[in-house]
Amino acid sequence: MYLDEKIETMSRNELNTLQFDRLKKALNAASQTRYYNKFFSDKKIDVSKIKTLEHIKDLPFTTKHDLRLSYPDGMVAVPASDIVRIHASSGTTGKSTVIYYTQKDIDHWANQIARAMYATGTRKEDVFQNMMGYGLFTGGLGLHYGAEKLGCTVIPSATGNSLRQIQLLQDFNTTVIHITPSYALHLVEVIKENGINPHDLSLKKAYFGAEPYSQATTEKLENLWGIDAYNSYGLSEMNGPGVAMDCIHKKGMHVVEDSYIVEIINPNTGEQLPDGEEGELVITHINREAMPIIRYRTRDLTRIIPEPCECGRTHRRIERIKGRSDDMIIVGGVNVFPSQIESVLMNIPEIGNNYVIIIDRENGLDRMHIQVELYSKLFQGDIKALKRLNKDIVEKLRAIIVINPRVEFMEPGSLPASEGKAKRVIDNRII
Ligand code: DLL
Repeated sequence: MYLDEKIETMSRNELNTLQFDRLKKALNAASQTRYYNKFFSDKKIDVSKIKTLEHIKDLPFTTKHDLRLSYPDGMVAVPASDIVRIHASSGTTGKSTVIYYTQKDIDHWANQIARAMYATGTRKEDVFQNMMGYGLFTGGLGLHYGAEKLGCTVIPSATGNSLRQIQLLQDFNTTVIHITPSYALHLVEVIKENGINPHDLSLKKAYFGAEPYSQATTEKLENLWGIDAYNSYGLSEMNGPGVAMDCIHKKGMHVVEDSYIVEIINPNTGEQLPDGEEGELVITHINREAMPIIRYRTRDLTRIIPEPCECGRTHRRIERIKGRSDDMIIVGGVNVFPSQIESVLMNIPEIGNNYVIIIDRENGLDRMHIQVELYSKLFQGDIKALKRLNKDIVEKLRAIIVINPRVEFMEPGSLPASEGKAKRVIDNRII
């Protein structure tokens, strides 16, 4: 049931002791780096004053901006010769952020992923097709090493080239895939277009991650593919995937608490919030030699689920990510999260697998326009029925997001398909 029972089921007290011990080591290592050395002294932080785990809240946050300022190696805590790998975040604006790993860091990362995959029932007999980008992005190599550690047969198929993906799925009887939810929505359509019933494949489960998606999308994907879907969360700054993953019960993602200290804060004030309350996730990496990162503001919004999980693992869970605090769109003064829109759309059976939200400013007023693909058979339906459906969707959206969007129906396959992280929001306003 557990790959590492001792670690996965240790008592809260033992876990706290382990975390504190590792936090001290991470702080000492961080203090030796060029960036944190100056950062802590500018902020008059004396790390020796951190005497309990709770004192973590007295430490300053590290942000993406700090990572950029420390580019390329200001936060590296080991000699350059000990580095065996780097990854980098996609970084759409400014410099990308670079993450360094020693061999021990890579081994820890692989172990934590192997543990998480095992917790969902994946075993050495499984054939694992990894449809995530390989290269500087962490999604590919991250799960790759974890799955090899478990002894699975790994197919490093990477993203795109859907016909070849399908051939691999069929010829090697793939049982487990790792894929972004947006690419999974697209690929399942290509499978059907090629006359294959996805339910006839050998697939049993999928790990979905790397981008926000709703519970409604999970259910839709489970039905379309005929599989069990497991949520997988991570970010490059904290190694990549494997920070938190669903277990077999799929009721929240267990954080690997022997490697990460998680906190939830009020994103506006920075104040720590109690377990159970929703806010921004802050993570400290306490198990990485090459690059300790202290109180990293992820911008991801979630909450800690304090209740114990049926699986017996003591590491606390986080809820599905609701969105990013910087993803929130303000339309005509109203705060809207793309995830709210997605939840509504994916619960409507007539809606297909792709959509895009476009924001414009017309005569000084903000307008939201949502293009949604419909299933093709509906395009043969009568105009009146389509109008009714459109009105119905607008009403359902208005009930949730308070504003009145314009909804435009599109033919299936007409919107740009995603092979990695989808771009769902196009904001044309010049602010
Ligand atoms: O996306 C690492 C990853 C790869 C995670 C594969 C899971 C699977 P970054 O490119 O640095 O790293 O992007 C990290 O993606 O802060 C979240 O906003 C978002 N994200 C990742 N996983 C999830 C998820 C990888 N399961 C950023 N649900 C994070 C919601 C997610 N958002």
